[in-house]
Amino acid sequence: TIAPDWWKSAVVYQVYPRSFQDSDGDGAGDLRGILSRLDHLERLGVDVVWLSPIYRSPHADNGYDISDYRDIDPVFGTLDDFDALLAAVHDRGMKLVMDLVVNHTSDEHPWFVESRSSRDNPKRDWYWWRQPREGFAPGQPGAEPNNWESFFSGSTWAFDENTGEYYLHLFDRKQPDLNWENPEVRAAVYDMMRWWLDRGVDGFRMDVINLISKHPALPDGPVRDGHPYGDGFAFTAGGPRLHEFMQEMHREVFDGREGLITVGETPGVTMEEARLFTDPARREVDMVFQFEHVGLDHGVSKFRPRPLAPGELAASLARWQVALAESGWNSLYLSNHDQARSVSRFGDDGEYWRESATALATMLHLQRGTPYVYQGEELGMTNAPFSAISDYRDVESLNYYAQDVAGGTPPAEAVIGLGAMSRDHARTPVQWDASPNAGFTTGEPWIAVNPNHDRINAEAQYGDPESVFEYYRRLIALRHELPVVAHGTFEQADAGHPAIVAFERVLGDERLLVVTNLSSVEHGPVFPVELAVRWTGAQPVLTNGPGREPTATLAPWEARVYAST
Ligand code: TEU
Repeated sequence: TIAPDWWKSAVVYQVYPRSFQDSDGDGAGDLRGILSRLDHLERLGVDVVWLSPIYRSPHADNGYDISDYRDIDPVFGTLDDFDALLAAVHDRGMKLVMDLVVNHTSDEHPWFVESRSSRDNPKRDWYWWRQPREGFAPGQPGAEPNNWESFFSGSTWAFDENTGEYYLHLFDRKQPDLNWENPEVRAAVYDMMRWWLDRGVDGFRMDVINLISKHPALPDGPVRDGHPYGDGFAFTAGGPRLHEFMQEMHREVFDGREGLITVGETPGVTMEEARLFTDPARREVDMVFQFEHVGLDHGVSKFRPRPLAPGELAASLARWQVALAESGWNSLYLSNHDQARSVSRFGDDGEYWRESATALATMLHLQRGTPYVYQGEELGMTNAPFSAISDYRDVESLNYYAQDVAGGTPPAEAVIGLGAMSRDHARTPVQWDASPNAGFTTGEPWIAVNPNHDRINAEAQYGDPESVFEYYRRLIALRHELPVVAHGTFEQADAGHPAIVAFERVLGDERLLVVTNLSSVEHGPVFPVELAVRWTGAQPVLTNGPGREPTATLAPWEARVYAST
């Protein structure tokens, strides 16, 4: 038997299949490609592999628009390929988690095809259909049932000529939102989830799961100055029946099954909500992805970012440590397929590339919570040097750019925002080696390979003790070796300067001290006496620097970890 909280000492690795490894030369990654790279994951030492969506999909949002939940998209392979991959992952002692995208389907899903076919179709109510606003010509601007703006720009409503009504889509118009108020919808989702668990998968990462319960009246949202749309967030996130649905899902799908891991993706979630989601007594999910720290650098919009002050990132993460100290559990992440590369965004991908990639990882992985490594992060992959709109592929980026340019921003300026924050930075192919397409494909990659793969690649890093990869490997091993990493309390330490992030972890007599300099400037830590005395003369169990004692000056982006035994 496996401990019910086994995932506290686990590290999860996220694979974005389209960009991981191509096996058939069509320029897009696939399941056979993943299978051929399992050595990499085993070597890194991760426990769980989470696959971004591989289901049948028209790929309006790279698979987050699903047209068949029970089949694999031909781009990625077949159900046989999937079974082979699952077996191989299990053979290596790892677990496999699927992405569950059930806030919305594709508009090409048979459920939606039926739903849109007539106003009295039995599946009409499976989605959110509404009449045009009175006094406006249907289909014309202003006739949308409310003023909400889509996450991907424009209205959240699309007009359907055939039946004269609008349907709700919080994301792309090809991603209509399911109506979770309808019990048939929920039953169909739970049935599909059980089907995958019966096939042997070990859990789910639940896409925007905090959006499934909408305020049924769908009221207009507040409009900020001069903006053409309102913000529907208050009526879509954390809705009235959210936790009822989560608990129902747990009963219907997870009860009586062991060894699973569940993580809810919950943009904008508050600490209080996160506790409700993850308090084990409530039987909802094991953990959630909160978004506070990945929103800190958003300016007036995501694509108009602002620089962070020293210590701002770590202070935000520390607040979440405190908030979930008593009940609940944190997910720890700096990157995923929706975020710019963490070393470029929060570190220094120039002079201090190696140091900042490893310092950020140290600060993150040794907190209390389950760490997530996004593919390529363990190699220190950076943002892409894209400069033309034709370099980009992502629907969010393309729509934002189009809207910006339509609003009068010069194209050359509009593209700058994408250069910092586009999701495509995370989606360039994994850099396996220095060969022309980085070992990713023998064909034409669907998105450009980052030219720095001649320097930054897996082959060059394997076995090199100075590499980002080998550092991640040791960091991950530390979680498996020292119970204090998974189970200790988090005690923030004041090291005298906001850029120096220091904390202790405590479990009985076991203690860990983590000291990192998250800046490109040298700093000397000034510890409170008690802490300085406790750690005097200690030698690091892990460091990206020369290995000095705790009170020694920290070079730019130096990280040191000490353990008492
Ligand atoms: O993302 C949800 C989400 O709110 C964001 O991370 C989003 O990508 C971004 O903030 C938009 O500004 C999830 C998936 O991770 C993402 O890839 C999908 O596009 C989205 O849901 C829709 O399924």
